[in-house]
Amino acid sequence: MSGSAKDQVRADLDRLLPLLEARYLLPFAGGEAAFLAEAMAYSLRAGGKRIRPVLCMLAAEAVGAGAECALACAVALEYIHTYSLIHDDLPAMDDDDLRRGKPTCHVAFGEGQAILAGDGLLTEAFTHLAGDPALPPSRRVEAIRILGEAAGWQGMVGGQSLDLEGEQRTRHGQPVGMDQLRIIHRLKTGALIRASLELGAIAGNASPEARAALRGAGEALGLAFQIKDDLLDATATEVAMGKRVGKDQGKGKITYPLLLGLTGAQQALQEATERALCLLQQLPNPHSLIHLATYLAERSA
Ligand code: GRG
Repeated sequence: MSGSAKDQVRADLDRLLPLLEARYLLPFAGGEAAFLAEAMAYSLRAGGKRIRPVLCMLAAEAVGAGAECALACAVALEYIHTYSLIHDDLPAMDDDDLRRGKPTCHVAFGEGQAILAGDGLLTEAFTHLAGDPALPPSRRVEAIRILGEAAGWQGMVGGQSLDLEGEQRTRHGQPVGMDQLRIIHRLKTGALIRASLELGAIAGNASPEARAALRGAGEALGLAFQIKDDLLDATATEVAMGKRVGKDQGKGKITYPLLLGLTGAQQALQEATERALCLLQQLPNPHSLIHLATYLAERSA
């Protein structure tokens, strides 16, 4: 990636993240369940790359709208993503003690409160989006539907369930193959990334063609994101990632690098990224989104 493309990604993040952070602070003040609000805010503010909200805002810009119209969608995406990380880290799931460079929510607040913090963020996502005055009601309802589908049993939650099943089968000597792995990735990680771009299209009032291009690009980027995450789990350091690494291998988890080798996985990552870039080029103003998609394939954390 050229220096100027990197500068462009940095400039976009410097421009968009403050908009987002200003919104995050609002909903958790003044509630009665103060300890729960603290747990929710703890995980949300622990850091994180904010990839999904930034993809959403850049998708709105790519179809010629301003990033502000996609802010509520962007916030909702980050709430849902953060809830999924809190629940994924629980002892009953991945049992992790480090996330975004800090103790995980259940380590800091206890398991019960962490479950509730995830529940609180999940529901707040929809409350926040439903009350967004920037979007006309019909587009708001459509955004809520797309988000619910992507986050729920036919999307991320379903993917997590298949992943747990797959781990169990692997332990019993029946490891998942490439077809099943593709389905798990498409649902567990891909669905919310695809929704990030599609929500940007809805917020930006995109034409049906532009929305289809963004949905397709989101599908490809979601796959690329997970392959990259698998590669980083196999090669990056804990300090760089802010979470435990090498866990996939330790748990005998089936991943792209395990099935294809590091070189094969790298090639699959490149192919998925190129598919996304091809679709993004059909949009009226895709440059920032193209730079971010390229950066995601090359990132080191
Ligand atoms: C528990 C319902 C439920 C779902 C969990 C997303 C997920 C499903 C689990 C996370 C486990 C994981 C490591 C998935 C791989 C890809 C991924 C989503 C990584 C984390 O996302 P980043 O890198 O995290 O965007 P930050 O912290 O930067 O926001």
